[in-house]
Amino acid sequence: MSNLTFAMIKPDAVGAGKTGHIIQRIIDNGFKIRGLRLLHMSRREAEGFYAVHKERGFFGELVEFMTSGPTVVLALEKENAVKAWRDLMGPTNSKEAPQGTIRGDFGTDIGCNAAHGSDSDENAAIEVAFFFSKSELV
Ligand code: 3AN
Repeated sequence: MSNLTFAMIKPDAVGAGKTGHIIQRIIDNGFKIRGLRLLHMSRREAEGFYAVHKERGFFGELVEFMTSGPTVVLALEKENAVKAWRDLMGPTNSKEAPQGTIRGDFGTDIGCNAAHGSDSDENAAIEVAFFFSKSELV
């Protein structure tokens, strides 16, 4: 089990001024921030990042949304980090996410759901490397 995961605060939550609240929850829940960056994804970056979903019907909408404003990308460390971050985010659809989870408290629906998290250790390593060079990780 790896101790690192990749997290993103999506454009809806950054645009709504929730970045600080979400980072505070990350810290309060015992994650160590190893990398942190604010960026506005290009279409090309978003298409590359979500390449596994390119055959899905919502792909165009997803790329549109992810390039609509700035995002915050993070590399997070904690024991069993992938599961710990997904538990803190809550389920994909914000309409179904309980209060107290990040998606429940800061997201709107299945597309605008405030946050992203890697779904496996393997993808965590790929996603961290997609946005961070070695020298950007502490
Ligand atoms: P998760 O991010 O919880 O692993 P996935 O892998 O099912 O969820 O979805 C990948 C991304 O695609 C998510 N960020 C989600 O917001 C978006 N997404 C999933 N289903 C839809 C949908 N029906 N319409 C719009 N966006 C969607």
